[in-house]
Amino acid sequence: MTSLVGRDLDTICAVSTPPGTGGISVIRVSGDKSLALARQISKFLPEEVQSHKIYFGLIKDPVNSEVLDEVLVAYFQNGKSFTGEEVVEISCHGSPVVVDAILAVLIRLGARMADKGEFTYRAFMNNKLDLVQAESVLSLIESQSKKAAKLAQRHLQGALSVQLNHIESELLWMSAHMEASIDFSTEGLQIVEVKELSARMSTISAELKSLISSYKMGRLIKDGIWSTLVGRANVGKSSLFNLLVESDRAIVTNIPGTTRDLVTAETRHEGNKFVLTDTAGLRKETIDQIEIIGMNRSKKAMSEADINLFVFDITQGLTVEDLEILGDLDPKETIILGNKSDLKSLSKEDIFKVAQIRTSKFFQKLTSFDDFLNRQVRILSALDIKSRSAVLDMILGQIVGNNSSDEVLISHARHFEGLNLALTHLERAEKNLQNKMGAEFIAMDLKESVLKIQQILGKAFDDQIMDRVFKEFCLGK
Ligand SMILES: Nc1nc2c(ncn2[C@@H]2O[C@H](COP(=O)(O)OP(=O)(O)OP(=O)(O)O)[C@@H](O)[C@H]2O)c(=O)[nH]1
Ligand SMILES: [Mg+2]
Repeated sequence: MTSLVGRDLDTICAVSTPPGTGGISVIRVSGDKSLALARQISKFLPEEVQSHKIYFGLIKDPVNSEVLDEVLVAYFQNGKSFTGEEVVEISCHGSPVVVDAILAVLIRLGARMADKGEFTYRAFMNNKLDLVQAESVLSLIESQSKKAAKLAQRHLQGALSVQLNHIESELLWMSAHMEASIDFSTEGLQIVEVKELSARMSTISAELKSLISSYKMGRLIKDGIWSTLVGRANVGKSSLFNLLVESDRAIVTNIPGTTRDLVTAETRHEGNKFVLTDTAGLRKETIDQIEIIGMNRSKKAMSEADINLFVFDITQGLTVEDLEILGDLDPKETIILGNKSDLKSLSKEDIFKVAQIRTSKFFQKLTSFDDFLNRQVRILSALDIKSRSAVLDMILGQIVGNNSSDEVLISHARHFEGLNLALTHLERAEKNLQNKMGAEFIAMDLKESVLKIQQILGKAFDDQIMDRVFKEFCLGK
């Protein structure tokens, strides 16, 4: 780990609460001049200031003794703060005018405005957090659902870091063994050693694969599940959309072709975030230019969704056109909703027993028709409030399945890319070991693999990676 130099030695300050007015705002000051600066404006601080204690009094401009605000000042001694440095936090009244006045005085006295994410960056540089944990601070701040917050919390506490550190130490062990035998050929390695090496390699590549495959799930928890309502015109997509997002967002009429553009809204259910998109109904007979553009957007949204909710009207049954639209969908990512059940009483078995349906393109892709019918098809009515949780539960069932929430999941693209590269190198090392290639080739790949893991954790310092991580943060974090 490099030590702090240059700008990193400045005492920095920024408001850490959201901008704008509020009950209170917290100004954070970090660096070795924090307490000295605070003393100049908070004459009420005692001679012996204690760490983690709060002091109450008036903050004054030292030049003219003008009262800036009545505040609480908390002091955190070097080594015992979030950043690892001496920190002072000033809780003042939540007015931008008060906050700006206090910051201006602090800056006049020698502090510098903190850059985006600089407090977290310092926590990282002072070994308070590894890079994965620093990223979890951001994820936690930005989390928009209970599940996302829980995942970020677990990563912040180190669940993912522990596993990555274990992978790193295994890779280092392998790498050291290969380095040691470079002067001999792999044939020089004893059979026992080759056996143990290859067993440990395959255990670690399995661990890497499992982390990599958790990315989709982690991303869905972090960013929300993207679901698109698709189907023919007038089947009730917008009605269902409004029901799901609990608001009259999309226009509903009995005229086919009502929805022209994509309408997107978010909703939450069972601690999960959903991003839903209503689309223009697909129909062939239209010559309306606007509707045609809308239909193209529908198709694009359909191809980008995590789950498509295909809607049809049960009073008309599954028509040839319905089957045609379905043909372009992937059954693993599709839920079929037979809408308007209040108008007609029909079981799904009755609707789906038709031979023409079973032999159509979409249903031909299924491994088990009955299983699909059971889990991914529902007959409902957009007029029934209970349909909301029924549909959202189906989406969750399809996406989350039996995934236990205690599993370590990755949710950052940076981790996903790094782990994939680590795996590629490890697999090549594994293959070369089996093919009795020279130890130096194997060692080289193992070293690369280690490096990728170290870059994820921030152990291998890389300016580009730091920039990529910390530029995502906002001021004051
Ligand atoms: N009875 C009944 N009518 C419904 C139901 N869902 C939708 N409708 C009616 O069906 C008509 C079409 O509904 P929309 O929600 O606009 O249908 P859409 O699929 O979005 O239509 P387009 O935007 O044209 O593609 C409206 O008159 C709705 O009131 C339902 O479950 N039961
Ligand atoms: Mg519509």
